[in-house]
Amino acid sequence: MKKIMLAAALYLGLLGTGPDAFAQMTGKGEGEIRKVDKDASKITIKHGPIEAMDMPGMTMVFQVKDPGLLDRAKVGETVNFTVTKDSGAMVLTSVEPKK
Ligand SMILES: [Cu+2]
Repeated sequence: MKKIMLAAALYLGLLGTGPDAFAQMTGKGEGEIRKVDKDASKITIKHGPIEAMDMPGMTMVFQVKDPGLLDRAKVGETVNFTVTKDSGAMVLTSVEPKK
C-alpha cells in the first residue's frame, strides 16, 4: 500500500509542475517596481505571468537574497528578475533594468 501511495505522489508531482515540484524552482519574470524597502530587503513588483512558477500577473512583495540587489532599483522602473522558490519562500536572486 505504501508503495502505491508513493508512486501516486510521484506521478502527481510529475503531472503538476515537473520533476522539481518538491525541490527548488527558479523562474524569470518582468515587471514594474512599485516599492523598494532596502532595510527589510524587500521589493514590491507589479509582474507579468511567471510560467515556471505557475503564477499569473500580479503585484506582490518579494524578499531579495541580497539587499545590494536593490542599490540601483528605482520605483517606476521596468525590470527583469529571477525568482527562486525554496520550501515555499520566494526570493529574488537578480533584479536588472530591462534592456
Ligand atoms: Cu506573483
